[in-house]
Amino acid sequence: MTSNTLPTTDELRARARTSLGAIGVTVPEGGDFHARTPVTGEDLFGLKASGAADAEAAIGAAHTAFLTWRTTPAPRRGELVRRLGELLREHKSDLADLVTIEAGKIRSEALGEVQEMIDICDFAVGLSRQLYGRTIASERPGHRLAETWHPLGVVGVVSAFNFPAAVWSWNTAVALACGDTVVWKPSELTPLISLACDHLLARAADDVGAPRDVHRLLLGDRAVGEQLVDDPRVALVSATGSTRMGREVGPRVAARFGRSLLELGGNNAAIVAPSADLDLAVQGIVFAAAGTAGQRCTTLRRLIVHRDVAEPLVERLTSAYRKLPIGDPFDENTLVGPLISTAALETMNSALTRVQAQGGKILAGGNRRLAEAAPQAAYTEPVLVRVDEQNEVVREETFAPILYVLTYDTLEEAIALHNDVPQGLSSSIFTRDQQEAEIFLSAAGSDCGIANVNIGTSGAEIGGAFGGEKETGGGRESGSDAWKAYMRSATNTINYSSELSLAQNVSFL
Ligand code: UN1
Repeated sequence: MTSNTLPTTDELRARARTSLGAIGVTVPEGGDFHARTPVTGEDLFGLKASGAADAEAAIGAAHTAFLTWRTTPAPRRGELVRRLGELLREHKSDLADLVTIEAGKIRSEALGEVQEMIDICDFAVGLSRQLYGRTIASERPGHRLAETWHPLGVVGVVSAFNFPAAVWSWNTAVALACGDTVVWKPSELTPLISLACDHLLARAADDVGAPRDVHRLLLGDRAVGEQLVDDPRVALVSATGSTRMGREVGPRVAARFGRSLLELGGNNAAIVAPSADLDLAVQGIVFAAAGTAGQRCTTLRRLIVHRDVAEPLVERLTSAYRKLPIGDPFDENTLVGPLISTAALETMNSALTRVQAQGGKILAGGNRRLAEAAPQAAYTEPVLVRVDEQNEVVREETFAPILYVLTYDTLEEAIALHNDVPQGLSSSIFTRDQQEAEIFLSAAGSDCGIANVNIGTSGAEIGGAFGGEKETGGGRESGSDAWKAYMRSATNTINYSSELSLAQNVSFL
């Protein structure tokens, strides 16, 4: 199914202007930087890019703001985040419009992205009263040993196109509550939603009397990102993107002893065991694999199915894939919007060509859609591919809706296949066998940062820590105690006796 009509670029431009206007942003005129939409694949506005001098000034301003922000009581810092959350609620629909226009997400997922932002603000407001350190029993009489958490500094946030606003909010809401300030370099593909977020935060700062420079936005290219990576005033670089990007960022930040928090590629798999509820599994699999047109870090890319249920499962999936409505992401019936660019479509097609050359068989999907209506856009049917082995194409992350189907005989074999990829973000098992589920979640099971049972790999709630192992980078963002990456701890020994006693019974003088 395809909805054959798409909005025109003029209509999208007008809609973007309306949403930005409602939020209070006037589109800055310029020409060296373009906002575009994957809905038609065409340019929307010429903008002005930030250059090296802007980045230098932004880092300096954020650093100066940090010096006062760090001593503002944490619950008062939380008030800024609460106000931001209120503004996000008020502009939920406008922000979702911008997410759809720039990232191509269907309406319900775009609204979900904004909801994720609202949720993390609520979380961070609570966190602003819960930045707990521990008191530790001292080995010495008349001594107290304690741990104190302090703000870290300027956080450089580098974000990707696919969660253009939510990933910023995970970092920013938590960083601000922790007493840090933020300089944000969003994806070059999503400047409008970035302008909107930055503006709402500036409004929130004005409303609560916080310094505006707690947050600065840089609409620039790679060079601006590199400045954040190399500047010693940027205490933490939190970067979301490809493993290739992380391989550059990690060592460069480490070389100056800065901290990095990396959220890189995933190659997420689900195991479908013989006892699985197949109706539930099909729904979970199709959302995780075809949702967001396969462009989440948590997208399901590999399905490891027990041989006994492979045939009925593949049959159901094939029929579900054939019915997926693809097209205009603003159309309420659409489930699969465009890929971000024709370059992404080429990467997808090249992976399909290579996997077929290695014996992979396409079971459903793979045709381009709407090429006549929008030659510069990239609409495609999500693809199901049967493979006999986990070859090098399957082991790569292709950021597109391709689901590779493998079969297994024993759970041990399934877990081995599952873990035998370089990435380690998200994973799941569909089973009604508790023992199998527990083995999958155990130390000898999934090696990912996220491991689920009877739910797909994508769509995590903000309350848990988000991130993964191996080439995914090891970072944790969002909920749980991920906040600790945004603060530094100090261990304090306080002697309230009148004698000096040395640890480990050392005697001196
Ligand atoms: C990402 O794709 O970078 O768990 C983030 C999920 C979303 C976040 C994905 N909450 O799929």
